[in-house]
Amino acid sequence: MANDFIPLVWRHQSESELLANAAGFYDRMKSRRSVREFSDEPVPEEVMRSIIMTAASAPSGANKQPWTFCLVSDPEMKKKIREAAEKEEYENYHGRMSEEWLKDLEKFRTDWHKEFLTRAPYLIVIFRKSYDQDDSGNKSKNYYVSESVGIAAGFLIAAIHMAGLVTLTHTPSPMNFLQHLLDRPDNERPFLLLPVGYPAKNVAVPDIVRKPEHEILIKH
Ligand code: IYR
Repeated sequence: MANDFIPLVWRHQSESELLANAAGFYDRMKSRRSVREFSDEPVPEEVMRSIIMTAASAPSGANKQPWTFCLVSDPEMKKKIREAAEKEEYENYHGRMSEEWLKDLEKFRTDWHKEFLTRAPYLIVIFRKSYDQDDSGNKSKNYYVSESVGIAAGFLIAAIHMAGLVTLTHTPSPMNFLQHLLDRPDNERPFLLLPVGYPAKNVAVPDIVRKPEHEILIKH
């Protein structure tokens, strides 16, 4: 069945407006940093819901929107997630990661301890839906699922930053424990885990630099 088409909501802006918009957004976005130490100060759930709805506005293959966002605030659930993540991460840092990998991570001072998983007021777990399944068990295909969910994750991280909060794209590995703990169906697989909240007081972040334009932009 074909969809109807509706007019695009869009306003033509002058070159100077474009320049100011683009530069202004870049200026806001370039101050975003991944933060590993959180305050336990509460955040209104309404803020989290807006952030998640922004993520869910991302484009996706055939508009299948192949994602689910679990918003975790229950201290007991956060504790279970932390325990399971730390168990896997302990193994990662003690043998599963290569010497080269561990060396690459030195400057971030990460280790298997994941205190942020219990301290941040919220955890968002993004699930990717490799296929859809309705209540009667009928399966239907999704397309470009990793691309779609990756884009939604980018929107989510930008929304968190623009709201005035901080996050970390945490990648406990393997993370199938999240599917079981959060009781998600078999067509959903965990994609990313993001603690969200205010940063801890006086938190410091690694002194890293972003690649300059000439290294990342190639014009033809
Ligand atoms: N998943 C581990 C290790 C880790 C991997 C990368 I790539 C990082 O940029 C940071 C950490 C962890 O979360 O500690």
